[in-house]
Amino acid sequence: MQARKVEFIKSVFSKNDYPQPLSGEIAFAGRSNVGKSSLLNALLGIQIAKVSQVPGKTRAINYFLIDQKYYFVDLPGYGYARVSKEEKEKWNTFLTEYFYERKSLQMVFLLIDHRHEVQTNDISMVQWLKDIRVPFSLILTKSDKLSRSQQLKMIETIKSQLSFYGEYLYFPTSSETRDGIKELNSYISNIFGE
Ligand SMILES: Nc1nc2c(ncn2[C@@H]2O[C@H](COP(=O)(O)OP(=O)(O)OP(=O)(O)O)[C@@H](O)[C@H]2O)c(=O)[nH]1
Ligand SMILES: [Mg+2]
Repeated sequence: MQARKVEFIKSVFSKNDYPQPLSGEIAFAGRSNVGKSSLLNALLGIQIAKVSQVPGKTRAINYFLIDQKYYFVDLPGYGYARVSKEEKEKWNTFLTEYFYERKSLQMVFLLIDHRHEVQTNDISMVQWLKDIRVPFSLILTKSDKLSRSQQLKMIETIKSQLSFYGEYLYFPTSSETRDGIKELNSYISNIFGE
């Protein structure tokens, strides 16, 4: 996908507030700080989603409009330790509602840090997306922090950890060096039927 025009549409804080569905919608999910906003920016070639050193920054569902046809949706990160249990539950409910109710959602990109083994809450997410039949693909982030041989080793580890849940596509990426960004953009074009 080669985005021509990108606009921030809105931050959604409640399920009654989603923008009108368009012809395509992809959401970026994953642990807090995994690199969702950075990846979205790298794919679009513009610094539009807020990136921060402080985890737990993206607290709303943020909608970005591409070429007046498609949405990229930056979701709040999960698994951030330093928030109250109550707050966590609020976010979980909010995310759950989005996945259940947003019929125009075509694909979830589930981001996992390429450097680490899959965490329990990532596995819960995989299990859950599978159960409710939302299509998803796995995006490995921050690949630049690994050597080529470490990358290959970790992708195998991650794949084998998740193989129990089914076969999925894996895209190693780096928002820093742009490795894998072109490949992911081609995949997005396919999803959007371009
Ligand atoms: N080296 C490297 N750093 C990255 C990459 N992607 C993101 N980062 C860094 O990781 C940190 C978190 O990135 P964000 O894009 O804000 O992560 P997020 O998943 O949107 O975080 P929340 O909104 O808090 O859930 C920032 O300091 C980024 O600069 C990458 O590909 N390589
Ligand atoms: Mg973010």
